[in-house]
Amino acid sequence: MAILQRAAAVTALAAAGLLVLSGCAQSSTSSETAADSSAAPTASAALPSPFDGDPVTVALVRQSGAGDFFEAWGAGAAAQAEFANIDLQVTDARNDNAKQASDLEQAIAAKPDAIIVDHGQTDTIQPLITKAVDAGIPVIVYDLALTDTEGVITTSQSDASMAEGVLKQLVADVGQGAKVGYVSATGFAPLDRRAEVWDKVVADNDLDVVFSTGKVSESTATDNIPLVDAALKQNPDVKAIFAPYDEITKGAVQAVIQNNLQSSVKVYGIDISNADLEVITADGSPWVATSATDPAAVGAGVVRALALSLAGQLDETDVQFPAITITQDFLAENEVTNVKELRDAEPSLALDDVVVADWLPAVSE
Ligand code: SR1
Repeated sequence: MAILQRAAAVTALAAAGLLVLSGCAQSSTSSETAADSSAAPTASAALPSPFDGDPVTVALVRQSGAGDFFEAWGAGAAAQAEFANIDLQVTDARNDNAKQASDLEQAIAAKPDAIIVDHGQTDTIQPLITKAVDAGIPVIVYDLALTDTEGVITTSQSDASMAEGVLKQLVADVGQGAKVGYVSATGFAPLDRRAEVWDKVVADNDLDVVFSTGKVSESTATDNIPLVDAALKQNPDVKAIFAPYDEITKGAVQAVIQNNLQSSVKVYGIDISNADLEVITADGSPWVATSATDPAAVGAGVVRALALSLAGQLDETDVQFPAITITQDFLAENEVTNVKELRDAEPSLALDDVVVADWLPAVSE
């Protein structure tokens, strides 16, 4: 729908003699992800160079994990790419670091017009980023910690403010000095950034951290259940758990419920999806607050940042996508049960004023 709308707008301008149409992908049919006509944007200007000719080839080298976040992010990136006449060539290593390195090697060898790297481990990916930059290929990364950002555009959600928002709620709910648990993993850029905020909030509020556990895997939600279950059996008097990645949050929630502790233990997460909203809004759910972006809007935003940069229109080298903190009460008051309704209740989630141009409005799924 988004693609058709751009075509219609551009055609109207061309008919008025205002611009010359080029043979671009935006004249193709709608992508399967562009299902919501209410979210369809219109461009008020023609695509600039290098998007006004043959499709611009971009390799998207992903290291995605389990869960809806990554799926929605990819759908948003694909929809925005199609809108901008980008031929997005996607690989996904799915927790296999060696495969992601090999995918990136192959992408560099193919000499695309640009490369996007989504997640990954610093030690395996940094040398290849340097190789791509040295080869003159524009590179943009999302949620990847680099030791050398020279020539690279970095992007992320505003992880620090996400953690601050939901932890402010935690402290307001359970008070200073409360017994709390932490469920996360190290070595993942967004989780490490959220951990820094957690450490500060714990220190500033004398929180008593009675357990720290957690892992990221191909089955993150399932694999965290026994870890949190064991921690809760040792510490049934804990008052709150911070689990800052929705797959981990869901595992923590399940462990709380199977220990019948949902009336005394509150869970605070990060991220949102239809599946997460089902869990949060279930009767008596312990998941009481989460900080989140719309992952589809973020995937689209990363593609826009790259496109603006290739067009010479991006001023910054680091782009952070703002998030909001969502409480169970807010969802109930606004009768929100899915992401579409959440977008309607919180239009800022569309990120339609972040890295946009007259020729490049935000496209959402
Ligand atoms: C393993 S890292 C998981 C996080 O990355 C994404 O950016 C999501 O916010 C998720 O929490």
